[in-house]
Amino acid sequence: MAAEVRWLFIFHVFSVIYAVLGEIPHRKFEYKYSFKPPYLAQKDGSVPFWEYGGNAIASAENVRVAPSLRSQKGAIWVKQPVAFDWWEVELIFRVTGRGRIGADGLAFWYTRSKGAYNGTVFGSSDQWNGLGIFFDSFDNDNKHNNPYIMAVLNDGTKTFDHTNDGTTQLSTGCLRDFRNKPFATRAKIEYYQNTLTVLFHNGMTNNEQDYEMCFRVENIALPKGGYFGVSAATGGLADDHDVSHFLTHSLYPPGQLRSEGQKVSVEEQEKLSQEYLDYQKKLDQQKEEYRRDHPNEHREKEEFEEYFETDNQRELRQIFSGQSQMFDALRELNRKLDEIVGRQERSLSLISQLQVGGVPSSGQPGQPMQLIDTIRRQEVDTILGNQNAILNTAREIKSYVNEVYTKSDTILNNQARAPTAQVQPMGYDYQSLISEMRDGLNAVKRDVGHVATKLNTGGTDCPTTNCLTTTMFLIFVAIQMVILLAYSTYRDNKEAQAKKLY
Ligand SMILES: [Ca+2]
Ligand SMILES: [Ca+2]
Repeated sequence: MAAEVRWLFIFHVFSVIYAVLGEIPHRKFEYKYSFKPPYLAQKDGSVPFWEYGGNAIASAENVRVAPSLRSQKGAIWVKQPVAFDWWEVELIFRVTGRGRIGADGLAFWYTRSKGAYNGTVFGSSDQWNGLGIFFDSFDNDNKHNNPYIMAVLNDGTKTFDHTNDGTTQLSTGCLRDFRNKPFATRAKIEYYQNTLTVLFHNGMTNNEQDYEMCFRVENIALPKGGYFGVSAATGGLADDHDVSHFLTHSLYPPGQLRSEGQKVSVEEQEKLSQEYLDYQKKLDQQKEEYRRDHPNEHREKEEFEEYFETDNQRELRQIFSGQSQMFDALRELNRKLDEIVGRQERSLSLISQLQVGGVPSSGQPGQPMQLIDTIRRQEVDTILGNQNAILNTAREIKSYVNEVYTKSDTILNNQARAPTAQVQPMGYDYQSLISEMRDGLNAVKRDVGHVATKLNTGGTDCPTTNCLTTTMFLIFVAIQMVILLAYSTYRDNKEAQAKKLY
């Protein structure tokens, strides 16, 4: 980047920073209103600038405001009244218990006078005058809205509405779980120019910066010269309530002097600024003289300046290089995305061509790849269906052929059994008729034989009137035979004529 552009960039960044800084208050750490490890408590158990009581226990690492035993109450209050108007308190604490539900909770106080060490509101006094910020673990009103963080203001007359979890009195609040977190939970309570802001760190990370807004309330008037305090209580259920850090900063609007001790007289200030201006002038003069005397070294000097950079320059350079890397990565991603989109479009067009079914002409120079219309599923299915139909038909034909074969076989057999070459459908009847006739004749012969033997023996006389003579009988038989033969011949002729008609 060209040096001019860089300086312009730096100038803009600084203007923005100054504009923002104009709104940010000056902060000063107030050790007399704070405690933190190590050596939080001294050997005798006392915490410097603080007093604790009730069931609270202080160790070198933290203050156990209420231990995880039933019906415990404890509190820790600062000794001196707060000597500044606006402040910010960072509270680092842990509420831990073995139960899925815990009780009762922890309270941060800023009140006109110190509260009790075993009071009824989270371990301290009811009817307080000032601000109470409650970390309420237990859901008294059974609205499934706990753990809850809330701000409750009191003018010293109202009694805390425990049964409704204070919902009738709270100024504002936010639903945040602060129990049993992997890291300590944190709350940043800022009271600056009558605006109360509570930020909360949910303890899921160890990063100090992971604060999120819980609530902000404007037009809050707290009594001046109050006291800071922390209290906690357990009930039927119990949690450990440990506070490791109570870090207080006093806040001053920009331009407002911090305290009497740091005040500098107007004359002194003018004198100092004049000295500074003189020094600056002298330095510039010397620089100019040096450049005049050593014109060749001018460039080297610039390079020297280029080589050594201030913290701000370095930071800006790092930001800029990080951004350029991000930009490069984005550009690369964009390029790849374009490539992918292009490929996808090409594939889509090929697919659509295939669906049309044609093999595109391969002679085109833009399309080196020759497309072949391959067989598709639908076609394969059709072919298989056709094959099955053919197979079935073939089976049917085979069965027909077999049937025909067996039939012809039986016909041939019948023909072989028949005496003549001509197959007569009535042949069997004809033969049976003849055999019947033969049988009949034999029976007649036998009867005649019987009669003859009887006649020869002369056992009985022939009946006188109607006795049949042998000659008469034989003539009768002969006539019968002739009629039968004539009928048989006639019938044969008739059938032969009928056959010719076919
Ligand atoms: Ca409650
Ligand atoms: Ca509730």
